[in-house]
Amino acid sequence: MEVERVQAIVSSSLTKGNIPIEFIRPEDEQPAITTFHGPIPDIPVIDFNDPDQGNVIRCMADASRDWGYSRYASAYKFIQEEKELYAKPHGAPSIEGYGTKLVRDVHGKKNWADHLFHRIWPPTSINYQFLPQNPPSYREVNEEYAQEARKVVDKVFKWLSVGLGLGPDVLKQGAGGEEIVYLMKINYYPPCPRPDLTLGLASHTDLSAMTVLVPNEVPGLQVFKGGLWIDAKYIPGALIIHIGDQIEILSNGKYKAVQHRTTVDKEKARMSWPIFLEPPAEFVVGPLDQLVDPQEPPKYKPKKFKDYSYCRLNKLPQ
Ligand SMILES: O=C(O)CCC(=O)C(=O)O
Ligand SMILES: [Fe+2]
Repeated sequence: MEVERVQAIVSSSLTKGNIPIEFIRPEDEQPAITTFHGPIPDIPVIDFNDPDQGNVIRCMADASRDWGYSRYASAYKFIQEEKELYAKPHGAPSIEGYGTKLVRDVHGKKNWADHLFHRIWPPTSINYQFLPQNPPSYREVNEEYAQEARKVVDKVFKWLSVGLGLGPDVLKQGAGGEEIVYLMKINYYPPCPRPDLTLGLASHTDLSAMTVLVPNEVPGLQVFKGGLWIDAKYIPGALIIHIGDQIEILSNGKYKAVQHRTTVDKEKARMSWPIFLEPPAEFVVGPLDQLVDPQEPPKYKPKKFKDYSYCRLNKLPQ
């Protein structure tokens, strides 16, 4: 089946200065109308190298309770034909491969974005068919990136666990321990003639336990906080960490999965590289025993991650 990529739509609609109707969001989603422009509290930025570990844990736990989101101070250009070599096979059960979200949302609208998914860790989970062969260093760079990401992720899990009053390993073990899958996504948001009317990605929380994201310098990420859509300013060299659904579940709602969306730019392509840290498919995630008692009954049902994902992706109740 021939799929129309957003990148290809761009070349036809840019000149006319308009976009196809299926990309025009209802007014209550349009960024020009719904982005908050007043004075806002700064999104928490946490210094990874702070020698005061207690302070890091406090800041991280506060950010995860209040925002579900924090940042840590501490591209390749493919031609279209080449991207199609890694296209997600039609009807394939896995999410991996190059693609464009085919399912429209409840309003029948589409996202202004194309993406490529491929796993980068653990090594046994990697499907090399979805890893671009070009540039030739891609595989090696990804291996190195996965190693570095694991160091960051282990620290963040530890701090978040201690922030809940638990032992340092409890949260990571609850999300799958050493079996946690690192799923890399590369988002490509082409320039858009009407960024006021459309969204790169509509409002969502990530299915993952946690997401570690690097954006390019084009701003676009927005976080929903206190009923307002707030721009996350670009900070060079900062990693963005999202709390995903699985940590919200494990913490029995103490940490909140961050509601976020992306806007697009009129002139520049935006890109982002999130890594979704996901429990293995068969792994059951539920509120941690230590956080549940008669005063705090479980707020979520324990569920295999694959069943949770299936319900979310098919908009079924959990
Ligand atoms: O592009 C971004 O900054 C966010 C991407 C994102 O939310 C996602 O891919 O789930
Ligand atoms: Fe996301």
